[in-house]
Amino acid sequence: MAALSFELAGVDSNSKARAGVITTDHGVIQTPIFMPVGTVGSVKAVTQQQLYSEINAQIILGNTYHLYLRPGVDVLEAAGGLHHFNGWHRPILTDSGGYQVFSLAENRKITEQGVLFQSHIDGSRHLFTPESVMDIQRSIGADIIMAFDECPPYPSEYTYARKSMELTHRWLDRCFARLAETPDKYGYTQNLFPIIQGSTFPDLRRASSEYIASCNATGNAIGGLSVGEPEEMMYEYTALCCDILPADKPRYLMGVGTPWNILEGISLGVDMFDCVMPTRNGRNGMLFTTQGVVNIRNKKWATDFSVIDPSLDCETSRYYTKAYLRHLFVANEILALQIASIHNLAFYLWLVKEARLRILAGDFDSWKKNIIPVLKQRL
Ligand code: PRF
Repeated sequence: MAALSFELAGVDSNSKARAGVITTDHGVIQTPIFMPVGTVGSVKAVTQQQLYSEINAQIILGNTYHLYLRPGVDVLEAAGGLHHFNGWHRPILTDSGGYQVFSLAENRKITEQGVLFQSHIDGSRHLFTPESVMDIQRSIGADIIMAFDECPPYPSEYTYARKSMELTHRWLDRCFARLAETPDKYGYTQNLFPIIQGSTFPDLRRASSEYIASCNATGNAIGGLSVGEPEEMMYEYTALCCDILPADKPRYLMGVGTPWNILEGISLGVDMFDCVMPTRNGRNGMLFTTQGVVNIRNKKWATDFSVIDPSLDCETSRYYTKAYLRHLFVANEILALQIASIHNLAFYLWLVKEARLRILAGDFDSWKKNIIPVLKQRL
């Protein structure tokens, strides 16, 4: 089948925002897009049916680190890949484990060869190399697979950040080489996206962006941001990277972010986003709505019988009241987690869909400036 392709459908005249269409062997993705995170092959508390019909997710994420540890590549291969295993037949992207191994695993040891680590589940020892991570992602079978990288912490020393970036670039060459040596397992094309690193040093970010751009991949990612640096710094480096990456390939800003981070990212030329925020914060009772942020556990919602968000095209958001959802949270009911997760994801998908319509209509920039203060309000 065919490699991923990207068509620009419109570019905003007052910002660098773009609307596009990504075509993969599992279907099309209209950009800008938000990708719900399904770490272990499941978007927490949400069924695949709900992802299709209520949220209208176009692509979801999985994590190599988690899927390798559980259920393991044998089960995934026996199933015929993750799409068949979890019943999600639209596009999937897998992160490489390059990030999770640094945030979750214990006793990590980084060498030129790869990363030795102990599982956060049972302490067992494993080695991830660029080659093994490509092989694992072949077995998982995502449409978009990520390069094996090192994401340095913020802040990092210049020398550490430079050595880390150079290692990430050498690992990238090995990822491309391994992918070229191994055939697609399931009859469709898997696309490798390289990842820019370089921490918060302009010359490193520029060098990494140029190296990644020169790989001529079907899409490119910006990593190493949203790791604790000030928001303005994240925007500054996102802009620097976007301006060097090719305009005719999708750009993916990894692990970002709040609704306003996403709108700012779009205005800088980013096309793809993922973040645990809508699901994780949703499970803690934080709701993102078109009117602002709601802490649904607050007593003030106890007798508010208005629905969660009537302006979303999502049955769950338009059906359940704030008072009822608050009651479910206070009573520790499982349904609370389901409703909050579905609603927050529907909101994030609404946000990027609306952004796309505004880009195509030509008023994205003014819409963005007006809506951000509304979305940030604490209700
Ligand atoms: N690298 C990878 N995954 C990531 C990141 C990264 O730098 C980030 C940084 N925000 C999130 N997820 N491989």
